[in-house]
Amino acid sequence: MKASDLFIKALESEGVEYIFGIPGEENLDMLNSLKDSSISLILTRHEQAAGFMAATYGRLTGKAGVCLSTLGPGATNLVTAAAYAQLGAMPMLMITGQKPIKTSKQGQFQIVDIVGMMRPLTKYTCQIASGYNIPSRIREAFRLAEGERPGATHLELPEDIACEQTNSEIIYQSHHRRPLAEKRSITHAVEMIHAARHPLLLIGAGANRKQSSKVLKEFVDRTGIPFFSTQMGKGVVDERHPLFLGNAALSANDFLHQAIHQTDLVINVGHDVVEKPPFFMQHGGFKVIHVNYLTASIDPVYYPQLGVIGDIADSIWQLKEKIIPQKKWDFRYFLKVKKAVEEHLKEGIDDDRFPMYPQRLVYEVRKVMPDDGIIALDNGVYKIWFARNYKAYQPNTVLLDNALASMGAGLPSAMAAKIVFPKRKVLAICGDGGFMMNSQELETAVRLKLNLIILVLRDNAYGMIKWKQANMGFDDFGLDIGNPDFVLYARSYGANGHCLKKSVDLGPLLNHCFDTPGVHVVEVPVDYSDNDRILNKELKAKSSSI
Ligand SMILES: Cc1ncc(C[n+]2csc(CCOP(=O)(O)OP(=O)(O)O)c2C)c(N)n1
Ligand SMILES: [Mg+2]
Repeated sequence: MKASDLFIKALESEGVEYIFGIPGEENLDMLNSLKDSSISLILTRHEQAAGFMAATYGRLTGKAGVCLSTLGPGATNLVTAAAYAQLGAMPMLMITGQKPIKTSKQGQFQIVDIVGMMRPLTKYTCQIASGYNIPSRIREAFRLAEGERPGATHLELPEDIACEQTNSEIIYQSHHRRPLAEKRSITHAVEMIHAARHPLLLIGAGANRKQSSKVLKEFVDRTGIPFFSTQMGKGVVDERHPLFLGNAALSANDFLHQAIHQTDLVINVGHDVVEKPPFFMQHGGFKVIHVNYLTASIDPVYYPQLGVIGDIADSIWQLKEKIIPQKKWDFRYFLKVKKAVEEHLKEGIDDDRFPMYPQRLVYEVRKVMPDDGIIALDNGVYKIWFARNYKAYQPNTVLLDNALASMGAGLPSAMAAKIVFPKRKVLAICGDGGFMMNSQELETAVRLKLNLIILVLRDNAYGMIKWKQANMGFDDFGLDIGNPDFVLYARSYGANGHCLKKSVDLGPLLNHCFDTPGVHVVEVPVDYSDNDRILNKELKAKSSSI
């Protein structure tokens, strides 16, 4: 068999449905083999966007998303997406081409050491030097990408290997179950939880990766232990739950951190140090039980005293069966914090000012999104408002990147979500900065006939950095940008363009867009003038008075 045919057959046997990317001449054998396969090629306008889409496919399905590029410049364009998948624990396989490795008459033209470049960004990176190795290399790339902790892998398929003949055979996935936590670690955790006075449950990204939502809700209902979430742990348990204390969108000085200061034990389910810290551990402070698939990476802000290591859902099930709610547990202060959080979340939701107030924006978006609707955020200051104020009702309905926190992923991640869940409503939320980093993918979205809305929050600035600049006491300098006319820009791609004129119109406009097939770009002018006052100053003052 031709090696590139075997390569595609091996991908099919891994259950690959899509390859996102841009081929170059070094991938043409593979492209030809792909033509007759069950795998759809999703051609993008930039390799970075293909990588973000593949990673998000992996995040949502647990199966490695696959992206493709040529050698040199195509492969270097995948670098940010590799880091995004690797830090964000999203299973992804990158396939890149290369010049012939046996004989070549091109000198060093376009040749970069891609395998070496990918090494710090992946769990596995390898050049395929013989058709014979294709099945094992592909199986290994998937095994590593998908196994805990998931991440990025990379295979380089050189042109002369792709077209050679091989009699190698596919290696199929082996059946295995995830290891379960050992009984004594459960007993130890139960003892610590029983001995605590103010235990608190934290739900992080790992709990969003596999099905642990039902058992975690049972855990909360049965034990009565209040919980909070990290940005990437949003929605595992419905955030309308009466014991939900809030989201750790900020690392300190929010209402939630008052509860964290009072706790003596955090039961941390699925959070790891790659996310921006939801709290900082201190010597002599509260203890932490790390419930995760793997032992904790240690950091000056994180050094848990106990690990309950194994499948998260099973560990939670075992714990909930053994924990007996204790009379001495005292959650009164936590519930006071909850009350203050809820009051604060109501502030600004009816503010009519225009350009639009972020709190009102979040409120209006929540109102139009169904329970299973997905919002996909780019990176900017609005991410804090959405993480903090937008309650997620179901797992993975708020897609944001709190690991690499790269700009530019909002639109591609929303497109991938729509491809995985064509029947669900999907809304991308981007700043005017982040949107323009991958806005060329509007063409891809239009070509794929995706029904998708993209909110572009226009403050004519890199607002997040302005907010930090103000917080650090610096003068306002160097962060203002100009913008295209977003309505005309959208229309030039064959998308629909809208510009919001009044805050009160946002809800009806979004409903109109959801009811009208196609890609919709909605420009929303935003008023960030209170961000510094509210997020940097008032929250600190108000929360410390609880
Ligand atoms: C690729 C990338 N470049 C730079 C940054 C640093 N950064 C974080 S947020 C931000 C500004 C975002 O601006 P915009 O998208 O307009 O959102 P806003 O905060 O204005 O709402 C910058 C420059 C980043 N996170 N990622
Ligand atoms: Mg901006």
